[in-house]
Amino acid sequence: MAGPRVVIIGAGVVGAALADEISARGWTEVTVVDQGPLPATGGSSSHAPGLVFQTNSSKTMTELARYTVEKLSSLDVDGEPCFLQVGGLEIATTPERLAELHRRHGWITAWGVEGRLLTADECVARHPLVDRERVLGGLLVPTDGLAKAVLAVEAQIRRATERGVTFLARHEVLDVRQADGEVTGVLTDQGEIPADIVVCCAGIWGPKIARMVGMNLPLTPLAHQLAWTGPLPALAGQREEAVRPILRHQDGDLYYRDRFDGIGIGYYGHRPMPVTADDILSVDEADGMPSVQEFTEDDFADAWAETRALLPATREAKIEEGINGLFSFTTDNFPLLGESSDVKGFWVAEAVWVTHSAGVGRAMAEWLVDGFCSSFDLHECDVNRFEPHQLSPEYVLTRDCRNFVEVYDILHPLQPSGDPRPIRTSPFYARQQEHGAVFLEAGGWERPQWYEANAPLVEGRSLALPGDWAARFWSPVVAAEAQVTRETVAMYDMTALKRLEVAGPGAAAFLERLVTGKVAKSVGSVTYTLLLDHDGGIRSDITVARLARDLFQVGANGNLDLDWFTRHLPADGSVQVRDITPGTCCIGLWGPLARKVLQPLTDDDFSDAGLKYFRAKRAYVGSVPVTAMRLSYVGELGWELYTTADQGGKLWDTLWRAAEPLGGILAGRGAFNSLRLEKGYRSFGADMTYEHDPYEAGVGFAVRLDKGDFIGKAALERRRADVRRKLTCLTIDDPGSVVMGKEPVYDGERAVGYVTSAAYGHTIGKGIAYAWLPAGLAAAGTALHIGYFDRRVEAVVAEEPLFDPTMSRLRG
Ligand code: FAD
Ligand code: THG
Repeated sequence: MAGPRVVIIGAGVVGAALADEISARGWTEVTVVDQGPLPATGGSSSHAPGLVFQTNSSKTMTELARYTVEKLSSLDVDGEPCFLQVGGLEIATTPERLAELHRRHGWITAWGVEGRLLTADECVARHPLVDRERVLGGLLVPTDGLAKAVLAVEAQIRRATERGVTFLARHEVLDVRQADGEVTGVLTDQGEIPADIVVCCAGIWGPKIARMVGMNLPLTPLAHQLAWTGPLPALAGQREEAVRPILRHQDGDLYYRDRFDGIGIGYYGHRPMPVTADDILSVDEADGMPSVQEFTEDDFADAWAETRALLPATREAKIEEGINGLFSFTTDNFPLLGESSDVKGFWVAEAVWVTHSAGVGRAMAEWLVDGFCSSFDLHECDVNRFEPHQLSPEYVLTRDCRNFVEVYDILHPLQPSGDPRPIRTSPFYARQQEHGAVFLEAGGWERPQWYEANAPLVEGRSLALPGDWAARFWSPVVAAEAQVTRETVAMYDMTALKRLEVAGPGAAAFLERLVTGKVAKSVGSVTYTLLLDHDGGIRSDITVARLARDLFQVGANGNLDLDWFTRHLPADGSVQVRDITPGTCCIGLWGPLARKVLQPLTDDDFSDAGLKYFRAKRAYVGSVPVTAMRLSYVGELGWELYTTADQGGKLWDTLWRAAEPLGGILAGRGAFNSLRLEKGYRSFGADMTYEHDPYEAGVGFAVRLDKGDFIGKAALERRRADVRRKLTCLTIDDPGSVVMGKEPVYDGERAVGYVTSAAYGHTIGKGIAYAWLPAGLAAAGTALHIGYFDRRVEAVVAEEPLFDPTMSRLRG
């Protein structure tokens, strides 16, 4: 009952939360070690001003924050509360920011946290220090507030201690011990502590600890300026620590909080100041403050000037203290959670803000104790999500510094993350450039969104034009490419689609254990199927092609699929899994004329009888050896044609020379996304994630409960009868009101769900938005509204798929 022996490294907000949550679940053979004193260890948690803003574009991050608010609100230390629920106010000083606040209000509403937009007067009423002349409006989230991080550490330490957890202050971990690929304990400066599981909650020191087991932890500690004023005459006599809401002024890269009769000022506008984990001093060397560097006043000059303009009362005050405090940034702004893929029993919970700390503690505890996390969908946070290049020190440093700079910027959902680019290019790259490709990034790959060379296609077509926000990273060419795909034929670069090879005498049985469908069928079969977690949640949707008795090719969604496969490999060596993506490439050739293009290029039979729908075979296209799979995410006749990277250019040229004279085109991801939504094909990560089961997501057809056992089967049998929410197809009549995803859906005035992905359907002539809704609202014809910036867009539930429900196109 006491569970395995666990050592948690680090007693900051994250380690303390985990110790509390894991002991609450009955694991009490737990030791928490920290190099510093307790509860103020000298780590980032000791210096955080503790602002908790729950608003986030990620549903998971908002939910982790919401749980943190709920939990810390219930904790105190000898009557002193761990959370001051003063509310959170974000203000706009530009029209663009005001629009952005509406978008952010949409997120928070979509994720089920209450928030409301305020007029300028209401902002000033809430926060009287703000200059009325500077603000245009604000977003108020009443449940936001201030976490007292050190108190939260202490409160959670006390709870865990009562359950039998041991806390060892002033124990520095010098090494993590392992044998046969499993952790066995940690070595501290005061001796060895044996362990079955080690969890690294070492904050900015994380990379140093991870390296002890050979793990590359992609985060960068960056300095961030925090200053405190002396007393403000305007606040004289304020005896409560905080009365005004925490305040964000993103246009100035600034945030503020009360501290009695002074205020705290946080600033992100200065130059990035990264440090390496090795350069951070230990507690003794640093005089107890290793996560703090000296305040560089010059870097703060603009912040102070802007503060005096926005909050005129500060003109009467002085900056009395300041720090350059260190905390972790990551390449995609998500935390790093999970178990090392190489060393069993070595786990990390890193790059976590105070804001998400209790949520992460709970998520990690569930994951460790149950083997999966049922409260939160963690696919964005999994430490094993990265592609190999995304672990390189140069990439990590560059991206992390960039994320520091952009932390409060208004970012469009399609906006590619700038430098370093390009990182990965397919063999088609130069040819795509010649055709004026406009590239966005996918898993590092440069992938055409549309081709400027197709501009003449726009002429003479009636094309729907989106509104301002949706018109960014968009062109009318996208609409034309979509239509032409359904009229003639188009070539799509599918190289970014992650491809795994599963090989060996045990491969068929191995896959059958992991997937919901039957994949050990005849050689040449292709199956659309799902990977589930043990609780029946969808981990991925994949295609599995049987290319030979002991050889399968898997079309996957990302590195987490590779990680999932690798973790489940049989110990006897009878199966090998390999990522063949970098060495191969893929062209999707789709459209009614696809066969006219391909058949003359080959002696192999590409008639309907020669290669049926959802079948694969090896063939030659001209001189190029390909693996051809007859399926199409855009819902048209055609094939995915795979070959090795060296043959890519030749394949491209061969196909293009044949396609162009027939009116064929090159088409990009913008068209692709519109076409797949017309066809109702789900995209993992956007439309469905770990928290959804196949029945509610509308992919129950990919589950065969009549086959042998597979991961998640037992849970599915329970979940099947209980579908309360549904991924639902909505259409929008007004082309200028096409939304983008993550917007709230309203039934009357009540927020009832959220949009997952959306696009205009250029061949069906309607806007399309997929949304999660209560099952009772999922019936066709139900009239609803989507919240889009400051507007409510009319939408109606539609029968799906919207395009070609009889599959006449695909099966032709
Ligand atoms: P830490 O608190 O750093 O804990 C890690 C622990 O690991 C430390 O106690 C350290 O001593 C221990 N450790 C490391 N190496 C070893 C070793 N070898 N042996 C033993 N022990 C070891 N977040 C918010 O949500 N809101 C804010 O307003 C906010 N403002 C911030 C302002 C500043 C100036 C700073 C610096 C950070 C701010 N943050 C804020 C971020 C937040 O403080 C951190 O993300 C969070 O505290 C990290 O918690 P942690 O437990 O992971 O790390
Ligand atoms: N191609 C390949 N693999 C993939 C994708 C792909 N793996 C990841 C992702 N994309 C998987 N998503 C889908 C979604 C739908 C279909 C294929 C891959 C699809 N579905 C048909 C349908 O629903 O009608 C057929 C289903 C069936 O017959 O079982 O085609 O793009 N290689």
